[in-house]
Order: sequence, then C-alpha cells, then structure tokens
Amino acid sequence: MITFKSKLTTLALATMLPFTSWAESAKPSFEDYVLELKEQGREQGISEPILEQAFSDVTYKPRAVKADKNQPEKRLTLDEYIPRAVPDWKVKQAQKLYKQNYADLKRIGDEYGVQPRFIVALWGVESNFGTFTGNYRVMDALATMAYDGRREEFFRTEAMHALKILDEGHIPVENFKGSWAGAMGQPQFMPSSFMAYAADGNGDGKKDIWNTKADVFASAANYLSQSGWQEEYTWGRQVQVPSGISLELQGRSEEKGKYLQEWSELGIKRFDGRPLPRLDEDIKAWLIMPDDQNGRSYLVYNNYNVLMKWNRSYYFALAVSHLADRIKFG
Ligand SMILES: [Ca+2]
Repeated sequence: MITFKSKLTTLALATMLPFTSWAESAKPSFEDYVLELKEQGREQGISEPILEQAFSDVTYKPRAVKADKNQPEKRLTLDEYIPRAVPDWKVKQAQKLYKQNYADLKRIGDEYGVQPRFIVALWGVESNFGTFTGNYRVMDALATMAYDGRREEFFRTEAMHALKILDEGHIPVENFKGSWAGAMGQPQFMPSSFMAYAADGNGDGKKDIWNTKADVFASAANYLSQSGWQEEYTWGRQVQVPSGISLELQGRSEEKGKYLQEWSELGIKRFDGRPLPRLDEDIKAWLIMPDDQNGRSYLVYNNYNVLMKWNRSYYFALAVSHLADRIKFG
C-alpha cells in the first residue's frame, strides 16, 4: 500500500515537472552537438578547411526557434490573403523586372521549358525579387533547428547538404546566409533543394542563388522542369461554380481529376462567365475550393500540383499563380 502510494506521488510529481527538464538532462550541450555535426561532416568527406570555417563560432539562435513555434495560425480567406501577398506595387515591380531581365528569362525559360512569368512570380513571392533573403548564417540556423529537436533528422540532413554546398565552392562561408529555417538565397531553397535543383545560369561554373540573377532564374526553372512542369499549359484559373455544387468534387488526388469537357458539363465556367477553354483537348483539371462554396474556386492543371511540390501551402501556390497571371494580363 505504501509502495503504491509513493509510486503515485512520484508519478504525480513527474507530470508536474516541465517536460523540458528531463528532455534536456539527456541532451548534449549545444557546443557538443555542433561537434557531433562537424564529425558527421568529416565522415561524409567534407574538406578540413571548410569544416573549420563552417563550424567556427556556430551560435544557437533562440529567435529562430521562436519563429518556428510562432508561425501564424490564423487562417485567412483567399479574398483576404491574395491582395496582401500580391499587392499592386508588387505586380508593378514584377512587370518591370520581367522586362528588364527578359533576355535572360527568355533564354532560360526556353532551355528548361518554363514560361518566364512563373519564374518571376516565384522570385517575387519567395524573396520579394531577392530583397528579403534572410540574414541568418545558414549553419547557425540549421544547427539551432536540429538541436531544438522537433525535426532533428530533417535539419541534420540539411546541415550535411549545406556543408557540401560550401565544399563545392558555390558561395563563401561569410556570405552563406538564409532564413531562420535555413532557406537560402533568392529562391529560398533548402540545402537539399539546392543539391537537387540549383543550376548555373550564367555559365561561370558556380550556382550562386544569392547574388547571380541568371542562376536564380535557372535554379527556379530547373526545379519546376524536374518536377513535371508543362510549358504548353498554364497553372489553371479561377472559375464560377454552380450554386449547390458538391464539395465532394473538389480535391487534388488523382481520382478527382476530370477532363475540361466533364467539368464544363458539371456547370463550371470561367470566372467571367465564358465557357472553359480547350474543351476538345484531353486536359485534366482539379477543382479546388479552399474556402468552401462561398469562397474563390479554381480549376487547376498539373502545373499547380508542381507549385505545391515547391511549397505545400495553397496560399503560396495561388499567390504565385496570381502574380504570374498579373504579369501577363495586367
Ligand atoms: Ca553561375
């Protein structure tokens, strides 16, 4: 009986202690953790001078952890979100930069099979055309996020990719900057995306997504191209749906896709009321209604699914799509 009681007391005390106090007793110090990362990099064949530079003075960044935990939870409707994410000044800036960089954009767009307006739209949404790229040292951000532990494996792997990027000489350590989560340069690539998709757009042998616009454009275009982009199509369009349409029809899973002719027979029209285009072609589309029947509805093509691979947020994909259309249509 006494044993039972004391066990119960221990249990009660344990549940009252803040969870972090035990988690941290089993955890190495940040300094030791960074040494482990360095050793792992050494095992992966990263050169000693790069290891020394990359790991000199790696610092834990409480603000990165705070940013990770405080991501906004309030859900905006698309009617609220789109004008905030793509204000008119951003549209004007996109149109101006599209013209200024057209020679590079056209060359790179042709090479990768991506319409230039989508390259510029991604650039605008990701980093405001390269003006907000993050000021964290990438190794600080990744070591902090890995040490924080909620997604340790993911960030540890990203840290190893980051070391390879330095080892390949694309960027000097002192300029190796990114967001609190380690998203880098003007397209905000995580190191693993850099390794998979970064490209050299100006032919100097380096993939400099921080400072070389041609490399930024080629890297974004290569990402889309490798992910299945089809340049003969657009992303989709906003549509009118008949009142009372079933929400069962919406969704992006394979079996929810229908040909445009089928959607047209279900009463779906372009947003301005005209019939859907290209009804005689075998083009599959998906209906999405993120704000239910009362909000904006879209028929999206495969290219929209590609944008969702870049970033799983439909807010992101629709902001990019909207900006790409404004570049073309004003
Ligand atoms: Ca280059």
